[in-house]
Amino acid sequence: MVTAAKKSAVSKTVGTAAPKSAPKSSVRQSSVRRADKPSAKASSTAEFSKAEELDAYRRMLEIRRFEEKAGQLYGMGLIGGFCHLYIGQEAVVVGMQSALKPGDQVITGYRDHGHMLATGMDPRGVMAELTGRRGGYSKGKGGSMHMFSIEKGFFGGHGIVGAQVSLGTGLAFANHYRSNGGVCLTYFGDGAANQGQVYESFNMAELWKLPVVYIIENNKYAMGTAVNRASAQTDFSKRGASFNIPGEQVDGMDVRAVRAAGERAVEFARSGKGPYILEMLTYRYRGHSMSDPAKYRSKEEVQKMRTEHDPIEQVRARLLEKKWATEDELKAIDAEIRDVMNAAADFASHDPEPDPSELYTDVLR
Ligand SMILES: Cc1ncc(C[n+]2csc(CCOP(=O)(O)OP(=O)(O)O)c2C)c(N)n1
Ligand SMILES: [Mg+2]
Repeated sequence: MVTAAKKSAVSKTVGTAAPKSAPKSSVRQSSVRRADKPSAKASSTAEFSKAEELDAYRRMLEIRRFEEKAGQLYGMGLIGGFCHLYIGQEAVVVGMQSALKPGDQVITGYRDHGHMLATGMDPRGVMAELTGRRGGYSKGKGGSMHMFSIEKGFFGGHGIVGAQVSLGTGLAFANHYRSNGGVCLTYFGDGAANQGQVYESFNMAELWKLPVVYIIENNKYAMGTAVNRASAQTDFSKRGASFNIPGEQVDGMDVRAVRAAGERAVEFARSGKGPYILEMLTYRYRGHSMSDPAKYRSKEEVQKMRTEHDPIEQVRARLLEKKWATEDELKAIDAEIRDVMNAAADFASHDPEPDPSELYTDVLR
């Protein structure tokens, strides 16, 4: 909980990631202008109304409680294979999703449960897929990294680091080709940002002015490797500079900053100006996957992020401070969400496994 003593730290985080000015000398004049304009606005964090704050609180808490439950089921041996939790990064997907319209698309890597819930996918179907049950989004045959929902515009869930970047660029190409006005949000990590296909994608996206927003979720680590040990350029907002793609750094722990940047970027892409890069400065609280004890960082480092920058606690503190909600009302929302996630876990634990005949269906031959 954010106490009064911590309030100053919380409010400071609003400006923590004040975007740097646009890349200068290495970028052509036209790009500097393009990159300058949105970046200049980036320092302002859009204020949320009471309804928006409450909605953000609820959506982020849904993801947190879902992930905590998934972690428990994994510990009980009900989830097999890999399971990468999104705890700590909730503001990124909740803020970005609020900038989208129906018909837009979302694609990401394997740390994908938060993205699915943010698009409106049913927690029961996601949880049941994690436990390999019939009621799961891929009939229990895909697991954590293989879920999709055409209806909600969610295109996976990809285990090959960086693969979703070229796929997301392809989705944007389809939007462009069909002139349907859609934008594709393509999420990837700081580690994935060093993959070669990312830059082939950047080139094509800018060349053809594709409606894609590249969201680099810089959570400071790629498995056990800290970002500065793996990346020559750790300011990922500059990674599009040689392709003339504008970029900005965003405080990914502040849902308001995320939404404001998301609206700018989505509008830019939708209006035919081409791709846009948003580097989200964020943090994952858990290890890389459930099997990672995260010994490469100190407990103090994690604790500091949790107490001073937690995305949910920031909203909660503002709601209480502005007297837009009481402790009891917020507790009631939490209890309601816990009930939904308990029911999802119950369903995912009791739903039957797929029939053996399903082994031969949905397989490309
Ligand atoms: C092509 C490829 N190389 C390596 C791996 C193994 N691997 C899985 S996750 C990961 C780290 C990626 O880190 P990042 O992009 O920062 O995403 P995060 O896990 O932090 O969300 C690696 C190297 C893989 N799955 N695919
Ligand atoms: Mg990472």
